[in-house]
Amino acid sequence: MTLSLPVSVSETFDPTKWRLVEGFEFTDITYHRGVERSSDGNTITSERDLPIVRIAFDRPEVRNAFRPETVDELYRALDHARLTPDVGAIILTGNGPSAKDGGWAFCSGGDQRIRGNDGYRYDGGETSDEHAKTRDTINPERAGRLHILEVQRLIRTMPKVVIAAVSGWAAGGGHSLNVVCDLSIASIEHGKFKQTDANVGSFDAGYGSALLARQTGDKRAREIFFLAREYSAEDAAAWGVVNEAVPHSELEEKAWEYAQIVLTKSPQAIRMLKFAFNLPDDGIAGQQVFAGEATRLAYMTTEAAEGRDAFLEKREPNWSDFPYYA
Ligand code: S0N
Repeated sequence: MTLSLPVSVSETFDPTKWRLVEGFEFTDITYHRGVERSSDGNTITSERDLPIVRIAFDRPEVRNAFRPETVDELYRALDHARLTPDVGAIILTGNGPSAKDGGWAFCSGGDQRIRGNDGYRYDGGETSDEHAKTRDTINPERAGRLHILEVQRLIRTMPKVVIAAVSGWAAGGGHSLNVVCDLSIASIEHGKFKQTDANVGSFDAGYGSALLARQTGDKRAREIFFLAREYSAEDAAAWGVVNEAVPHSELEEKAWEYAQIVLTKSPQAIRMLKFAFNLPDDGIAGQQVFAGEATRLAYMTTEAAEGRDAFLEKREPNWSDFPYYA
């Protein structure tokens, strides 16, 4: 079988590192699996999957704004990564640059062109140009959606590390998506931040603001939302909104490097730590997620197996082998 490199999807994308994940027909995002390839001269002879995926917004002409279809696709790809047992790290980024003007974006939030009075509207199908959806093409039969919040919860609760590679603008709901990722790296040249929600009458009153205040401190978070001023990748690093600002040409390599380091750690330790970090801010919902992992650990003990076996064998459980630890 002849193996080939995938089509390049972004100037920051290194096709030698990735293969397309099959089984999806995405229009608004791209989804790739990390691979290690061997070659025999000029021919690729083998390909081995690595435990990392790359998910990217792919609407550069509108600064990677999301419409309901984008959010559906993003949710599906993230959930697929969550359910794939040999994937431990996810890079979330934005493809670019825009063919129209060369601009770069991670994500500029909800697509304002298809915002109805009850949320963002699905496409009505009148145009085949996926990037040209306007208010005229929205589907009046379907209710508006605000389900980027479901994506935020998925990122927050998946037992895997999500790394934002902020390749350009992180604005509005795109700003909030960066906030909710576990780790973030931003491009020095193109990474720009602006919390525009209040400019357009929207407000992320959940993770997008509360977690931001955790990261930057309360006054700075209020400044970011209330003044909606642009700030740089370096500011974002200094304020704790990203971990590091790096040259644009090194952005994805750095995200890859972060992922590779995370992947050298114990998967169990990483997911317990992620949920421990989340727990104080997530209340009982956070406790539930942490407790789910604790239950999984407990199920792996012979003590828990004794409870199950006793029930199935219709006998009283015998706990005598299990100490009351102090
Ligand atoms: C990103 C900005 C600052 C970039 O400025 P720049 O580089 O000058 O580019 P532009 O010329 O402005 O843009 C290039 C083309 O892209 C289009 N475009 C950009 N952003 C959007 C967008 N969000 N929607 C639709 N189109 C967009 C421009 O129109 C332009 O197209 P052309 O060339 O055809 O004119 C700047 O673009 C900017 O400020 N963008 C808007 C940012 C914004 O306000 N986003 C929305 C904020 N609100 C949300 O995201 C919703 C929040 C949210 O998700 C949420 C929160 C809580 C509860 C629910 C929700 C929910 O809504 O789901």
